[in-house]
Amino acid sequence: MLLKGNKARFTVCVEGNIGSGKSTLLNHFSKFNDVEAFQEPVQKWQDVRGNNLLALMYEDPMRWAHTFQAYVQMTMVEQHLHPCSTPVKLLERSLYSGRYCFVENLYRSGKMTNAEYTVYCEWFKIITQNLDVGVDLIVYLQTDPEVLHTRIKERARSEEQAIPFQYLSDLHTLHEEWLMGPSSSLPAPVLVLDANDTLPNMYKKFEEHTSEILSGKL
Ligand code: TTP
Repeated sequence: MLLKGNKARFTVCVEGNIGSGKSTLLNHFSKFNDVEAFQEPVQKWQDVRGNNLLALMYEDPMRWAHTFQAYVQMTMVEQHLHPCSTPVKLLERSLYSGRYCFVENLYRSGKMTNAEYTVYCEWFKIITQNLDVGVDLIVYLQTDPEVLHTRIKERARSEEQAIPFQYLSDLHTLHEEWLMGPSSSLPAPVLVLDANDTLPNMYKKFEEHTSEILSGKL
């Protein structure tokens, strides 16, 4: 099943901080005939043979962050390599935000040791240098951390209820550094959408940018 490579002509990944609306964008475009959408496998992270790694990571990051991120990385490789039968492959997140946003944040905040960070990064390097995990476009749902904090409280995913504002703010800074700065670590061009808006307005933006999102063309 795996490692057969990606037959899609155009691979898009949707990025943005926690609660920025990535699933909403995926749900919208998954209705198109020429698009296959791959939702992020959060449920897998919540049940690894009965272990909720997402909850463990939030409860005790010093102990579990590396294990969790290693598993996230594995499931992301599965998404990247999963065969796609349509011309457009739409991915929720990618290997790259795990590395450049979440793991970078955990390391900088002292929740991953230097040894753990190094092992993770070595795996990341081997994967990106040897497997077909390229992307053609990144859609960045840029959202203020204040807005995200409110949305996360409202959606009430149990593991996330204790996320402090500072954590969202730090992750925001890393998304901005990675996607908006002069980054050598960007795997593809970036289309930025302001995602602070209401749901109806977000749907309008998706309509307006359909051609760019599905082909990279203006
Ligand atoms: P997100 O990948 O941001 O997904 P989401 O459900 O918030 O997306 P949206 O609301 O935009 O549709 O995060 C899912 C959870 O997993 C969240 O609690 C953050 C966590 N996570 C990590 O801790 N490390 C990671 O590398 C990734 C990808 C997610």
